This record gives sequence, C-alpha cells and structure tokens, in this order.
Amino acid sequence: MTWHVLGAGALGGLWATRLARAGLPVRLILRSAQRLAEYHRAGGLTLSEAGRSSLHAISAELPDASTPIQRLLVACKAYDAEAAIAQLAQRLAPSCEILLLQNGLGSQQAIAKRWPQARCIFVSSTEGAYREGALQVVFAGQGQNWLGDPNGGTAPAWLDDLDRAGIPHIWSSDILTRLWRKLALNCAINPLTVLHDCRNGELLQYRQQLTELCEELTELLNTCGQATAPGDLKSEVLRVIDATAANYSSMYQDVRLGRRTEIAYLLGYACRSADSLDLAVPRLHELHLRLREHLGQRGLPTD
Ligand code: NAD
Ligand code: KPL
Repeated sequence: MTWHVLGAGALGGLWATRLARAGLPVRLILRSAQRLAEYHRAGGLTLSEAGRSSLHAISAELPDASTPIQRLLVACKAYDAEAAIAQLAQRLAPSCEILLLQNGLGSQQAIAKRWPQARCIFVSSTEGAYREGALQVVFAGQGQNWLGDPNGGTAPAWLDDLDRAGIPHIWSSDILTRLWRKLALNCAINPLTVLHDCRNGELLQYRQQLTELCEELTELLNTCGQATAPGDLKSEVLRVIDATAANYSSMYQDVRLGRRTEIAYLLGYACRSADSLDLAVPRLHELHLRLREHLGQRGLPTD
C-alpha cells in the first residue's frame, strides 16, 4: 500500500527517502504547483547522512490529485497539520490510517476528532533532521519513534515496512503518556533556552527555576492521569540537559531563524490543560506570558 507523505520537510523527507530506498511505494504531497515544479527540476529529494548524499526521485503530487489515500504520514508542523489534511480530506479512504508526527499535543486530538473515520496513529520521535534548502534533508541524530493508537487496538501489519526501511520504531500502548512526558520535558527546557538565550547545558545555572517548573509540570502530569513520582521529571530533565548540553533547543533555533514556534502545542497546551482542570500553575503561566512577549517583540506569532 502506498505511503502518502504530507509535509516533505525535515522529518517527512527523512521518512520518505528511507521508505523509498527500501523499494516501498511512496508519494509526496507538496503544497503548491510552484513547489512541485521546483521538486521536478531538482530531480527529487536529497538525503544527507553520515557525510554521504543520495538523490531519491520519489513520485510527487498536489493535494488535489484524484487518487484515494489509504495511509497518510503527516509531517507538517503542529500548527499546519489540520489545515494541510483538510486540503485533501476528500481523498481519504473510509478506513484510512493517518500517522501524526507532530511534537507536543493538541493538533493530534483535533485531527482525530475532525476525521473520526480514520485510524489516527500518534508518533513521538526523537530522531533528528533538518533541511538544507527546500529539497535537501540532513539526518542529524539517531533516535527512536514510538507509535501508538490512543484508542487502543493492535499494532498495524505495516510496521514491517518500517523494519524494511530501517526506521527505528516501538509500538506503544501508552502513546499519550509518552507524548505528555516529552511535552513536559520540552516545556521545562525549550522556553528557558529562548528567554536566557543559551544552550541547553547552560540551563544548569537556573536550577531553582528548573526545579519549580518541574514541580508544577509533575503536578500537571499527575492531574492529567499521566502519573509520575516526584523527582522523576526533574531527573529526566537534568539527564537530557546533560546529554544535549552543547545543543540549542529546537525552539531556540526556530526563534533564532525567525520561524514560527510550536508554543501553542507545548507550553500553551500545558497551561490550557491546567486551566481546564482548575490546577494552579503560576510559574508555567508566567513563563508562557514571558515567552509570548519575547516572540511578539520579534514579530513572531505568539501562539
Ligand atoms: P519542517 O518545517 O522541516 O517540515 C514541515 C513541512 O510541511 C514543510 O516542508 C512545509 O512546506 C510542509 N507543509 C506545511 N503545510 C503544508 C501543506 N498544507 N501541504 C503540504 N505541505 C505542507 O518541519 P519538521 O522539522 O520536519 O517538523 C515536523 C514535525 O515533526 C514538527 O511537529 C516537529 O516538532 C516534529 N519533530 C521534528 C523533528 C526534527 O528533527 N526535525 C524531530 C522530532 C519531532
Ligand atoms: O526535544 C528537544 C528539543 O530541543 O525540542 C530537547 C533536546 C529534548 C530539549 O527539550
């Protein structure tokens, strides 16, 4: 069955090129006729990995093509994902599967609610990729992909395709917990790197702030039914800060490059969830406010 890939950016390109080079049928869905023409001129997507580059002439089409879609991999940013699917909604087969690669939370649930006929598989990825130019993807960091269906059900047979393509994966029976924990980690680290203008490792200078945020995030996880023991989140945050000390967080890089952030699906989602549960999280709200001010001052969207 064909893998339709919507969002041929860093992560979408990384998935598409690995699936295609394993001989699996892949079709890229590009956002505009101009993008499609550029793609044809370039002759395909280039994947750079371990210093070597390879060109992959994957078939590509526009959202309004007429073929039905049985399996859709959505690799747009969280703020684009729902609108991108809406453009091709008429092509979704009645029992289609949609894999959602977005970071944070909120976009996945909105999509699952809007297209209840589809089986939505949520994905949490720690693989790293970035774009060098519109049609070149650099595989920057090995990682893992956890896939799961928040409504339960068995693992799909097409996980074999991922094996064939060398895409690391684990079928998860608690994908929401995994996404929540990653969200909490990102909320503790990413906004502070932006506001303190620093690499992840430099956050150790702000231990008290990290501790207070982790306390509120732990309470939030527990109230949302994503239980974690006190101290667990903080240890994980310190472990990740240590392991990625020399790196700039993804949010830091977005702000530095003048790109829209996924704030609404990270800190914004955490604050909205706490409010809906009547849970007081003053430090998260203050951080959210300061981050929004910071983005606004730089002319970037604040949600
Ligand atoms: P990206 O900006 O590189 O790619 C997104 C692509 O979606 C772009 O090519 C854009 O043109 C395309 N797009 C947007 N709207 C579209 C539309 N209507 N039709 C067709 N294409 C459309 O983003 P990315 O870094 O690949 O991130 C995608 C998601 O994966 C994000 O939620 C991100 O947080 C998450 N993620 C990324 C990485 C990574 O290393 N890049 C790692 C883990 C998670
Ligand atoms: O996922 C990350 C990011 O930069 O978005 C880490 C490295 C975990 C920092 O929060």
